[in-house]
Parts: sequence; structure tokens; C-alpha cells
Amino acid sequence: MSATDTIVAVDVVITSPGRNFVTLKITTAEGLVGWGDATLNGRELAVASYLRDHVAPLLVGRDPARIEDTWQYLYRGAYWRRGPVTMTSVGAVDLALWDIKGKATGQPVYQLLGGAVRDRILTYTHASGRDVPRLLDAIDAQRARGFLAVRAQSGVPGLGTVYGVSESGPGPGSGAGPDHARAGQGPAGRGAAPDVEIWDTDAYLRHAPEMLAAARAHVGPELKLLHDVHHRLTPGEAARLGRALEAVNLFWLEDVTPAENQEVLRHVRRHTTVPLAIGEVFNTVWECQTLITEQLIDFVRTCVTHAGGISHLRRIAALAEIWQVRLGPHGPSDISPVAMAASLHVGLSTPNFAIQEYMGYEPVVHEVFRHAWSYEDGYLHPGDEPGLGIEVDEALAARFPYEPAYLPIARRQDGSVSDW
Ligand code: GCO
Ligand code: MG
Repeated sequence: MSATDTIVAVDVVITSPGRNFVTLKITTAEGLVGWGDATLNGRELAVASYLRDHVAPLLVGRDPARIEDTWQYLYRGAYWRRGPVTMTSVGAVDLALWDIKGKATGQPVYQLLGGAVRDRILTYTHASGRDVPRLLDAIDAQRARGFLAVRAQSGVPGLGTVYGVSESGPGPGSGAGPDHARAGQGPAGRGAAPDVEIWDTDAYLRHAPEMLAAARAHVGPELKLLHDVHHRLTPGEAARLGRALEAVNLFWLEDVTPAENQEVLRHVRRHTTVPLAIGEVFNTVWECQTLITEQLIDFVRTCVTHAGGISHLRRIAALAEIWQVRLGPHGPSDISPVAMAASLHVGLSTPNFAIQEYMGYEPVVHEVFRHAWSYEDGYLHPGDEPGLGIEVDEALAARFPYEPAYLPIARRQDGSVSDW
């Protein structure tokens, strides 16, 4: 890429190898291609339209080297800033431009971000079971794959399907390579409308401490155990749960409240020392500001795609570093391997990066998105290919057309809608 290179094409690739992914492809006059993930689970086409209809026409003719200027141009230039659709779109452009800069210079992106500050990236994966014995089996299966950190979720007695519990228990996996993790788990059921799950907070609060204590007793003191409450509790309930879990020694307790109102975490914090992780649904540093500067959380969970790309995730990390909050980015199977690559380049080069979530992907997803990143013995590494280290097989991608898919919604026993 010379000083005169320009963006000549901006395309949106939508593919559904088992689940929907939206991918941005930016091509330059000199033939460089950059990839960005633009997947927003259950709202995929909104981002595709934002990119196709409102962003692509603005990018053609621009200098691909001007990553920060393009970020500012799209963020401030839209006037209507923030929000998941906008920030996922900005994030996809940002990823693609970092990819191009890496390819232009022959460097992996982490080198452009200042170089490695660690040799490898600790990762956690998911284990779940309809009941506690099945959960314990699932944890064992993930430990056998080398994982040193596992998120534990189980069914709740008296309730049907609940968040985070795969129907079929521990998933496929050879034990070698990146397919070892539970793949395919996760919501976004295909169909014309969301599934409905019934939720009962009291039943959950009776069960969760017992379930996590059983997990700790089963695995011993060393394995890092995590748990995701998925935005379901009031501050008072969250404080009670945190206290009840202190002896379990969790690595983190995630999304205890919806946290749109960051201030409510003050109450939780006053009553428990359980480490708190929040932020996967946040899109900018502004939504994390109070949580970080008042040290109301221990880990910030913002995602490299949904929070405006590498450029913005680094700003969140920098603010967090001052307040000794660490990064533990969102990494479900509903962000593509392109996003995973970007998150790992940030992880390798960011001092206060703690852990990367990694659910894994179905084998066909690894074929559509070929990647230089790899998993070994509980750790991930972004690899040393120039840029993000991604090649998208567009012909294969074209064989999997988009299918409508929705995240479930939750209703309480009385029929009213609850947070899912
Ligand atoms: C996590 C998340 C996911 C989300 C999903 C929604 O911690 O991995 O909570 O499981 O529910 O990404 O699309
Ligand atoms: Mg979560």
C-alpha cells in the first residue's frame, strides 16, 4: 500500500454456516483486501444495511491507511452516534483497515499495536448441563481439552430451557485444534420468531450457589470457574448472590444486573467482594465509564466488534488500566473467527488483558473463515500472518444463505417479559 492507495470496493458478505455471520470486505486499488466482522446476533441485516447503504459509499476513494480518521469520520460524522448497529458497523470497518495495514506492512496487527506483552492468551470456554451431574461431566470434558478456565451454567430445577445450557450437553470435539471447544451452543434459534423461555429468579437464586459450590468441590481449588447471570437480577438480589458465592472463589460473576444504569453496581459492590465482569452489550467507553472509574467491576467485557473495533477497544482498555480493571472480551460463537482474530491481536499487545472467552465454532465455520489463530492447552495465540491472519472462502460462504434467527426472550411465571 503506497501513500496513494485508495479504497476501491466495499462489500458485505452474509453467510450462514450453521449460524449467521456478516463480514465486511474492503479492497484497495493495489489489491489488498481487509476483513472485518459485522455480526450482531439476531439483528444481522440491520448492520448489513447500515454498511451497504450508508458506509460503503463513503469509504470508496478514501485512504485505507487513515484508520483513526476513518473511525472519527464514521462515529462523529453520523451525528447519531453509539448503539449496537452503528458501533458494530464502525467496528467492522476498523478491523478491515487494521487488516489492510498489517498486510501492507507485512506485520501481524499485534506488532502494529506495540508488539506482544505476553506469549499467549488465557482463554475460558463454556460447560453446561441440564442438571448438576451433567454439568460436572461437561466441565471434565473441557478440562480434558486443556482448558484452565471454564464457565459453568446449569438448568434450574422446575424451569425448562434456561440461558447458557445447551440441550445436548458437552459438544463435539476431537481434543486437538480449535474445534475442541463446545461449538454450536448458544442461542439464536433459526425461525420466524424468538423462542420463549420461562424464568424464575427465586428458583435460580435457590439453585445457583449450590450448583457452583458443587462445581468447585468437584474441580478442586485451581481451575478458574466463571458464571454468567445474564443481566437477570436487581442490585439487591445480585448482592445476595455475590455473598452466597464468595466461598466458591469464582474467577468472575458476569452481568449480574442489566447495568444500563451503571450506578446500581455501587450497591452490589458494597456487599460482596466476588469479582464482577460486565460489558458485552456495551458499545462505547461511555457505557463503561462509571463502572471503571468507580472500580465497580473487575473485568470489562466489551467486544472488539460491538464496541467499535480495535481502535475503540484499546481506548476502553487504556481507561480500565488506570483503574486496575482488566479486559475479558466477549467471544461467543456468534461473533465470527474474524472478530476472534482481532480480539487476540488486542489481547497479545494489551497489558491489562486478562482472559478471552472462546466458545469454539462448528468445523464448517473454520472452513469458511480460515484463520492463523490457534488454541493449545488452555491458551490462544493470534498467529504471525500479516494483518489479522484471516482468509474468507467466499465461494463456500455463498453456499450458506442467510436464515432469519432470533435470540430467545424470557417471560416470568406470570407472563411478563423479563431480561433474557
Ligand atoms: C456470553 C454471552 C453470550 C450471549 C450471546 C448473545 O457471555 O458468551 O452472554 O452467550 O448471550 O452472545 O448473542
Ligand atoms: Mg455473557
